[in-house]
Amino acid sequence: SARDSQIFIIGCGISGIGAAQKLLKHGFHNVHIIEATARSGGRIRTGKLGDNIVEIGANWIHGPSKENPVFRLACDYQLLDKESMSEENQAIDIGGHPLFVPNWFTSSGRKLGPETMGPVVEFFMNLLERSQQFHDSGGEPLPSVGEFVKAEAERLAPEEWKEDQGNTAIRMAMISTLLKLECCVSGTHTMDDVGLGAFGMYKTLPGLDCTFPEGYEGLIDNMMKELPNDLVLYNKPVKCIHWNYTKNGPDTKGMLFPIMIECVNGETFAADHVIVTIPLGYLKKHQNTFLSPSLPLHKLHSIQRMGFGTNNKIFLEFEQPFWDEDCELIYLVWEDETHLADVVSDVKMSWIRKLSGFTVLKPTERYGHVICGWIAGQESEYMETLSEFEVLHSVTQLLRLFTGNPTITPRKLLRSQWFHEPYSCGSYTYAAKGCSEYDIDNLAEPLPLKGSNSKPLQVLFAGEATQRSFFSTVHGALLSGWREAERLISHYTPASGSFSSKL
Ligand code: 6YU
Repeated sequence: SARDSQIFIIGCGISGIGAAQKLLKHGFHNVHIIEATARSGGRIRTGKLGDNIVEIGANWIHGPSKENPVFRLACDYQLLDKESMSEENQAIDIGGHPLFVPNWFTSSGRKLGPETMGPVVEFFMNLLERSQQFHDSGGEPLPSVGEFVKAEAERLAPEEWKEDQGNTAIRMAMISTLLKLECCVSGTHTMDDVGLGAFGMYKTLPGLDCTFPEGYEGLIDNMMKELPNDLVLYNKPVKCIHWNYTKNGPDTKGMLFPIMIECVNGETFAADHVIVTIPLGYLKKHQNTFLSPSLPLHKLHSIQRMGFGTNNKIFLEFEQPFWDEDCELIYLVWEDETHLADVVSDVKMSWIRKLSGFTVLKPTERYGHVICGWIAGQESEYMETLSEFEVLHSVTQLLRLFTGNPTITPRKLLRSQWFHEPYSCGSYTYAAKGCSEYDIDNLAEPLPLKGSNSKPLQVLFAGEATQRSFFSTVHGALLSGWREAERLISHYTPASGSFSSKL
C-alpha cells in the first residue's frame, strides 16, 4: 500500500521533526530521519552558562498568538509562563520590533539620556517601516534597505532636527549602531545586502515576542517524545542524494526505488521519497554535489541568489550590573561613526565595533546579571576563529571604554559559532538584493519538475529558507515541514477518498 512507501527526511531540526510527525499521523509507517549530528533540534539549541540556561540558537517565539504554530505547540506542552499566554500579550502588535527599555553608552564613556535617543529610534523605525512597503507598492528607488535607509536619513535629518543641529553627529552615529543591530535581526553582513523590494516579504504576526523559561529545546524534547524511538538515525551526514536512480542493490529485495541516499560513511538507503530540510547555508556550499543528477539551473540560481548570513551571540555574566535595573537592551555608540556605516573597514583590527547591542536576560532573579551580545556578518565570522580568551579580552576592553569603568570584568563568557558549524554554515536566511518570492518557490519546488515522465515527488524541500513569509524563523521552519508532509499525503490521497498510490 502507499503507506508502505519508504520516506527519508534529511535533517532533524524542527522542520524535519514536523514533517515526520504529520506523516506518521497519516499512517505512513516507513518514515525515518537521517541526521548528521548526535542531536535533534538543529538551530534550536539550549546551552548552559554556569547554572543558567541560555539559547545558543533561536531565542524568541516571534509573534506568539493563535496563528503561530510554535506558540500553539508551546501552549499545548505548557512550556510558557502565564504572561506570555495571556490574551493581552497575544493582542500586542509591534510589527516585529519589540520596544525594549534601552540604555545608551558611547565610546567616550558617556551615558546618553532618553531625550536624544527616543526620537532617533523612532526616526529609524519609521525608515524601516517605509522600507517594508516597497514590497507591495513596487517602484523601489534603490536596490537595498541599507542604501535607502542611509539616503533617507541624510535627506531627512537636517529638517527633522533643525532646532538642534548640535547633536547631528551623535544622531548619525546612533543610526550606525541601529543599522548594525538590524544586521543581527536580518542575519546579514550589511543592510546593503538586503533587497529593498524583498524586505517586505517577511511577515510578522501579532503577539509580544516571548521566550521559553526552561529553554527552547524543551519544545523539541516534547515533539520527539511523540515519535517512535528508532525514527532518527543520528551521526549520519548525507553526502549525496541520487534521484531518478535505476540500479538498486541487493538489499532492496528486487524492488526498484527511485532514490538512493549515500551517507559520508558509505552507508546507503533506498527510498521512494526524500524530504531535504538542510539549511540553505549548507546547500549553498554543497550545491554541486548534494544531488545527482545535480539541481536544475533555476533552482541553483535561486539557492545562490537567496541570502544566508551569520548572527552570533556572546553571553556575559557579571558580578554586578553596569546597566539600569529596568534596562532590557544596551546600545553602544561609536562617536566617530557619523558616516552611517554598518560594516567595519578592518575586520581583524576592529571586528569588535560590530558588536553594538546586548539584550539583558530577564528575570534577574533567575539569571543574575547576564547579557547577550549580538554580532552579525563577516566580523562575526572572524570572531568565531578567535579563542574564547581573545573574545573575552576584546569584549572586556570594549565595555571598559563605553562604561568609563576601567575595572569592569565579565565573570563568564559563552559564544555561538554558527558559521563554523559544519551542518549549518551560518545562522538563517535573508531576502538578498534581487530576490523575490519566486526564489523561495524555486527552492521549495520538488524534483523531478512537473512534466517529467519519471516517478513524481522524489525529492521534496522543506526548512526555514523555503517558507515565503516566515523564513528565518522557527514557525516558518515548522510550517515548511508540515507543507511537504501534506504534499505527500495529498499525492497519495485521490479525490475519491480511497487511499491508494497514484504512482
Ligand atoms: C525564531 C528566534 N533566532 C538566532 C540564531 C539562529 C537562528 N532563529 P535546522 O538547521 O534546525 O535543521 C536542519 C538539520 O539538518 C540540522 O539538525 C543539521 O544538523 C542537519 N543537516 C545538515 N546537513 C546535513 C547532512 N548533510 N546530512 C544530514 N543532516 C544534515 N527563529 O523563530 N526566533 O529568536 C530566532 C535565531 C543565532 C542560528 C535563529 C530564530 C532561526 C531558527 O532557529 C531557524 O529558522 C529554525 O530552527 C530552522 O529549522 P530547520 O528545521 O529549517 O533547520 C523585517 C524583517 C526581516 C528579516 N527577518 C527577521 C526575522 C528575525 C529572525 N530572527 C531570528 C533571530 C533569532 C535571534
